[in-house]
Amino acid sequence: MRKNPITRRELLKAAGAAALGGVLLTTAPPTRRRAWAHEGEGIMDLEIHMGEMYFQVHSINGEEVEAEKNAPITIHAGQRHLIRFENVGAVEHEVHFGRDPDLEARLYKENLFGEHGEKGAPGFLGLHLLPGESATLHIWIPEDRRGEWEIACFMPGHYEAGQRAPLIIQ
Ligand SMILES: [Cu+2]
Repeated sequence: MRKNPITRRELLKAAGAAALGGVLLTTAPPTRRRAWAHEGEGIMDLEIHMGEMYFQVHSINGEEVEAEKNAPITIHAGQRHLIRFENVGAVEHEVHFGRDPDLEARLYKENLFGEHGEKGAPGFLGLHLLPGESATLHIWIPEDRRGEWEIACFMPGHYEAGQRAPLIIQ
């Protein structure tokens, strides 16, 4: 018995045929497209991959993009966002939102979701994802948060190894 009854070439052929048949119309698999549920509400739908040692925007509003690792990520004040983080790496990673890192406490001194520059929002510090895990945040950024922020991983050594990206709030 053949171990792989369907070769890669055959799979590609099948995908091509499906595309010609009008089956593959979206640029992302249906499970990754969330915007449909909120169409017309002006929600920005972002997918961000994380790995060793980076964050990388994978898609914006369902359209795949080719972004550099740890390149600045722009979101908008006064608008709702669905931001899906997926750990595509081999080890655990975190996502924190803020500025002015405290590398001893492994937190931002100013949390994007905190008030008046507090270290922590009321209870929310960040996401912690095992390899292969993902989580989607549904957030709204207050108008007074415009400016330059950052997302980073505070797992031991990760921030130091460069796992951080500017977060620009317009
Ligand atoms: Cu990390």
